[in-house]
Amino acid sequence: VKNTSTSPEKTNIKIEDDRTGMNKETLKRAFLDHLFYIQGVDRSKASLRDYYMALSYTVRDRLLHRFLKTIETYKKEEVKIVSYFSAEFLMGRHLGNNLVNLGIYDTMKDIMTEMKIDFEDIIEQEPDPGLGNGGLGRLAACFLDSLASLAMPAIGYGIRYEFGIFHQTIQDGWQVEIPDNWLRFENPWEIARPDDAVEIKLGGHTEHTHDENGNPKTFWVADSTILAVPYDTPVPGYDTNTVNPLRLWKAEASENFNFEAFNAGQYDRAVQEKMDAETISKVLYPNDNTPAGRKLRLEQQYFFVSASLQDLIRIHLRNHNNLDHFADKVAVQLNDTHPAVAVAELMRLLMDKHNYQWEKAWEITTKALAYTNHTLMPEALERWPVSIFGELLPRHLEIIYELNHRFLEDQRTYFPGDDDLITNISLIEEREEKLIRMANLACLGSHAINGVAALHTELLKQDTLKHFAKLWPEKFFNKTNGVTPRRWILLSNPKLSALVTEKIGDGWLKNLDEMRKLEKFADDAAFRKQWREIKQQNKQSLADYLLKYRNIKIDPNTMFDVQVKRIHEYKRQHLMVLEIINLYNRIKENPNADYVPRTFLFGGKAAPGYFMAKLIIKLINAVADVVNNDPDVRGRLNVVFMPNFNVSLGQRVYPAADLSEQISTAGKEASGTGNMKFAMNGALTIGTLDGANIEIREEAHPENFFLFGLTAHEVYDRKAQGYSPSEYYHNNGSLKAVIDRISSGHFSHGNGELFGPIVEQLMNDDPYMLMADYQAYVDCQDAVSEAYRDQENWTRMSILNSARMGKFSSDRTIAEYCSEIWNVKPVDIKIAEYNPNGA
Ligand code: GPQ
Repeated sequence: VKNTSTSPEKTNIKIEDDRTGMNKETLKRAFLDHLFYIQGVDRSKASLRDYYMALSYTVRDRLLHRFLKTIETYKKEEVKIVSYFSAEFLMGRHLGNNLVNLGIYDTMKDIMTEMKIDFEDIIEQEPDPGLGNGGLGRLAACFLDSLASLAMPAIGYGIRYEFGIFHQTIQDGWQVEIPDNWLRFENPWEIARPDDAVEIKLGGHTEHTHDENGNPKTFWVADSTILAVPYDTPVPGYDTNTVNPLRLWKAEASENFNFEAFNAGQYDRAVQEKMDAETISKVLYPNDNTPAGRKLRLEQQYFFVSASLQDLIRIHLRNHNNLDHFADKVAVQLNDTHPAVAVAELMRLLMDKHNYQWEKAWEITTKALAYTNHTLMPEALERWPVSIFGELLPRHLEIIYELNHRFLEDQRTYFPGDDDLITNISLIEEREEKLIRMANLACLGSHAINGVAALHTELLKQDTLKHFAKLWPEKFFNKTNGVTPRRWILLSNPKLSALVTEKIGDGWLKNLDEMRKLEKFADDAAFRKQWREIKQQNKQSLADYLLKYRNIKIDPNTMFDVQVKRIHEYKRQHLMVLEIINLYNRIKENPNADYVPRTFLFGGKAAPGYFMAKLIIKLINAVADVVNNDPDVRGRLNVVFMPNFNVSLGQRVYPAADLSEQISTAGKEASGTGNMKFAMNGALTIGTLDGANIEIREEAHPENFFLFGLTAHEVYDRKAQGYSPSEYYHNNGSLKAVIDRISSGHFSHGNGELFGPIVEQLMNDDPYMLMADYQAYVDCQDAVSEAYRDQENWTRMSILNSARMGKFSSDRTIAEYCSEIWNVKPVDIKIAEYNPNGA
């Protein structure tokens, strides 16, 4: 792993070198020093965890002076800062990534090797910080990496969940969830900042009076107050001095918490209330693409939004007398609607705390905020019952009603008589139980609204948000997602990275478009051989890992056909299962034919309350059980469900894949980002025209992409015409045989009922159109097998895929947000000699 950034290696050793020095001797000394003085052990007693901690503190020291200097520079130069508000940050392990970004990965690895310590084992000690569900949370993490790598001033704001996404185990084929107690041991990557704690109010009622000038004034008389305590994780850029903060809030009981109860002798009640306060940041809701709809979730959202806005206001007021120019100094990005209550909270803070009048407060609010939408599925849009909302946030409910009143009045004058428009843009959905529409609130309160892939943005404009697009076409932007090549190529695939750098230099790490220089090697047989050997080694590594840590055996001499992502009906893991059963049927019918051996690998978590997703996991494991143990099949078809797919497993899986499955129903996947990670690492894609697949295919060129299935418009038309899935069953013998296999109980010890809900759904309404896409998918998979037989051409296509993924670097995505939405510019961070008396 190479990084060109060089820090001055000092020749004359000084005391401070142990905290900042980058040369091998210094790093080694620092490591041993931490082992002894922080962990309190010497080498004869040190455990792997002691080594991990000592190594992490050695790295952290080297982040800290950059971190402090970065923050000081932002303050001194009064630069405009991006603040990325997200309920999820799926950071993945810090140690390896921080070593890479600091440019000392290889040096550190050498030191460990010299000391006979297994570097991999140490990396494995770090719990994967799983403060997110899937794509949305991981996107936020890639964005932080790109922001720092582009030297952009930025802060990530979120929640320091005590329990992240659950640990998935499989028992008897079913998913079983285990709590993720990731903070059980000390976390060396965070720094508590109790001095910056802020108070958060909840509940109660409002009172209306007038101020000394006779202007109306509202007071929120809350019935409880809790404390938000920030923990900062330094986020270093690659080959820059920028280290930006990720600031996550922990809920605590406020200091004078229920002093009266203590005094009244009700110690137990006081302690109980303290514990209640802390539940707010206790656990991440494990829902992806579906709202949780629980009161505690709204508390979490308000908690981190209020804390973050108060923090930004405090920072602004250090340099300014008022908030008139707040929006010139901060751009707040709302990662989906989870932080959308920011619209009302910023209005409240400006009016009730800082004495702004409505119009000026609204101007500042809309200028500061921008909103990213991440889903097209209407049921996934957040809506809060007015009763729950008002009970928790009475003042915000008032503000929302007032906003809505003014907004609808305005629009009625522009579009008189257009009741359909008014009904659709209203912030309130009028039902027996009134609902607050958070997407509408976010649209109204933002100056920019964006989708995350070209098709997604088009469909938002034509469908999900069409009424807003009609009002304000100029507010809509597309920002196709991207992923960071540092974690997803350099760190995950060191062998491929070394080969690429050997051929084209290391400029690709900061400008992924340079990968195009690899195109010319696609026709070079010697290069293709090297490329193929690396893929083979990566497959072997994954096989070794699965055997060592999961007791799963796979054969690296088969094609690795992989689908890893959250389990969701729209993502259609079960379409892949139908294909597996089809191949199984073929082999059973004709055991002596020549098949291309494949290993089908699945990974992904199901929301614990999502029955169908959990049944799909059971189906995968049930089919695996039968197929893997059938002597007719063995060696040609292998099915594996890898438990607990997370960022670190992803880092092993993407580089090892031959085929990437991106098979969602067209029009349902907003973008996808796993699709990009696979293609960058040389997997070929089988996919539908959905999300960013479309752009990946465009870049890779159609002949290097396995396309199948209905388009988004065809899906829409079919449904409009009256879709009848059972017709496909009756008209397609192979599909019928596949479905019959399932319902006969062949994969469930004769129990025909077990998978009944899946079969019935496919036969009766099939909302995700598996039946309509089945034959196209089977045919396309046959084409994949044929293509795989020609390894030279397959390798050619693989190289061209990697070479042409430059567009999908999150550096490109972030550069677009910076110039078109945030208006922020890079800031050079100059590090002078380390000075313990002040940065
Ligand atoms: N996404 Cl709404 C999530 O991961 N969780 C969510 O709750 C919502 C969206 C994903 C989306 O499904 C993917 O298509 C995107 O690539 C990803 O967000 C990032 O934009």
